[in-house]
Amino acid sequence: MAVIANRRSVMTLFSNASCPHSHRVRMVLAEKGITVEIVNVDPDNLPEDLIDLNPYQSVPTLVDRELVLYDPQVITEYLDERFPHPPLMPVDPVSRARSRLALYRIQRDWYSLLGDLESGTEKVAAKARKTLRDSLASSAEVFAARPYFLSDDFSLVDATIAPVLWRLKYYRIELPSQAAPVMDYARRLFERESFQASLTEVERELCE
Ligand SMILES: N[C@@H](CCC(=O)N[C@@H](CS)C(=O)NCC(=O)O)C(=O)O
Repeated sequence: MAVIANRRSVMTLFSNASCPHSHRVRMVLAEKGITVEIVNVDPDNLPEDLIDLNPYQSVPTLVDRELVLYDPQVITEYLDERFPHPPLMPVDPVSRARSRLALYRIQRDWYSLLGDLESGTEKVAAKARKTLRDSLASSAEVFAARPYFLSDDFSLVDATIAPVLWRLKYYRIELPSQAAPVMDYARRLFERESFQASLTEVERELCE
């Protein structure tokens, strides 16, 4: 296993072109200007390397010499520590804990719905659509308070929210007018150079 990982001198990300979890990692890589080889993975035809390296055979998977990481949370925190500029987590322990809690909630409340939105029956998808729309709308005040999530600076939390907001049209979710601050926030994220750089062709087309 180490032999395979070691063969690559440049950091490698196994990613899928439409996967929101991969998108989250691609955005962090772009934000930090990290040189990386992106291997686009077809879920029906996984590369041998990925099968050998990751027991869950999931994307995103990051290979940095002998280190193999999976799970987007683990990967993005590693990238932030390995490439500290610009920092994407606050410094003080209370703010860091708040950011981690926000990441946990985004994962639990929003990312958990994406499978149903993608491939659930119409009834299941409709329920997930309503849950996500209502949850985003009820968070409007939080998005209105600061330019970025709980912060004046872009952070790992924003990189995690961005792929979900980018896919709203594709998921056929239209936010109510009281959620205007959420869409203003989304526009701020989408305008970032790093966000534009993180998009695959497939993702660009998702929102056209
Ligand atoms: N919790 C997952 C999140 C990523 C995820 O669900 N990725 C999807 C593609 S968008 C995947 O690889 N699914 C195949 C699998 O998990 O076996 C992880 O461990 O990384």
